Amino acid sequence: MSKTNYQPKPEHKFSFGLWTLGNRGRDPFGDAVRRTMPPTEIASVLGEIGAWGVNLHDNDLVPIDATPAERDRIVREFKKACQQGGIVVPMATVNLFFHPVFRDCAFTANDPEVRAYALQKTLRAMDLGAELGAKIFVLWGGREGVETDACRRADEAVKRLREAVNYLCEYNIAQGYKYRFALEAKPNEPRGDIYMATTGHYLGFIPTLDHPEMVGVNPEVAHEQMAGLNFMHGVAQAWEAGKLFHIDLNDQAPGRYDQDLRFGSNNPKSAFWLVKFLEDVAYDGPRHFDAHAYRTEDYDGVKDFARGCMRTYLILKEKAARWNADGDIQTILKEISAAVPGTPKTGSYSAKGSAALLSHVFDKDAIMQKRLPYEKLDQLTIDILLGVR
Ligand code: GLT
Ligand code: MN
Ligand code: MN
Repeated sequence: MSKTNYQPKPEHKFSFGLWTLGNRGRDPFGDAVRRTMPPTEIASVLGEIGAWGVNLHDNDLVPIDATPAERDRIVREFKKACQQGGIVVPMATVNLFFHPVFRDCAFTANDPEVRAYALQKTLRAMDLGAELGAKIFVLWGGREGVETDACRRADEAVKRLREAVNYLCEYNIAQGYKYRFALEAKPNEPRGDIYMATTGHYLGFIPTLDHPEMVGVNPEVAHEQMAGLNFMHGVAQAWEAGKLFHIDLNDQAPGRYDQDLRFGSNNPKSAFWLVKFLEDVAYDGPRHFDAHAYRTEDYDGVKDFARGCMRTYLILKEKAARWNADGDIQTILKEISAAVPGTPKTGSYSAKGSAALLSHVFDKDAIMQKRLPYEKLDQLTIDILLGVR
């Protein structure tokens, strides 16, 4: 790829949520700075800037109290706009956080009527997504948490969440939708503490479900970084477990409020390791940007923001290929994991193997002679990232 050609193409699978381009710049202290951009217009802007897909919550498209006739008209018009823009809908989700009825959670609420309403709303959102062709259904439990643990036992919340996800899986089977559910973690905001705080929490929860094969994760850069974690490590663990069903790309400065910054804009080095990982393992799912433009921007600035997310991804992808092809880097990588002849084999247990291991004499001083030039390796990485190599 030449430096002048960071053009997004459909095969890159870049997608944006309606809520990302449509973000009006509200924050807890200030009102909207941008007009409402209708979903049909967002679909056409995405086509114009070379994106591949658009994702949506039920109410990003259909207002919460729309009549069935209004709903059908809106969906028809949106489908047409997507077709005209050459945009697909790979993922759908449900908004279980905005309406005040969810002030004390949705699936984990204490009030059984709220839990039932949350399920009904989700079934309808699944119907909507299926009608638009979505094959991934994200569940972000933004309200599933507490300010005070006096209100419910935390294990009760886990049980309620399990019950809800099991219900949704059965509905998925009954309707023949073939969705893969992707669970998205976040440590806090808007709740003081959210129950499923990290991707790792969800990876522990999924095997306890009735249909674990149908459920994976949707890790978000900012959410893991808010918890002070190494995002790529969580993604790698999800990938290795066969659970990386979707991914939310953005950026975040540690210790701040939930920023949802343009991908790679705050910490390009971590973004590099992430892109390198996704490309090295040939992840073939959507690259979804769950971010929004600065509050200072107008809608031309929103396009700059969206183009920037895709451009940075493609630049980092090119850098990753350069890193993999670098002779000095490859030599170091080979050296640091080279085996000394006679090292006991430990890949899997056998009685004979363990006897050999137990009787082996390790020369720790000799082992310590081996150089681990990680400073050099990291500087070579920095040289590539800063464009001098
Ligand atoms: C909301 C949140 C995101 C989630 C979206 C899906 S909505 O914008 O901040 O991280 O992915 O519900
Ligand atoms: Mn997200
Ligand atoms: Mn976020």
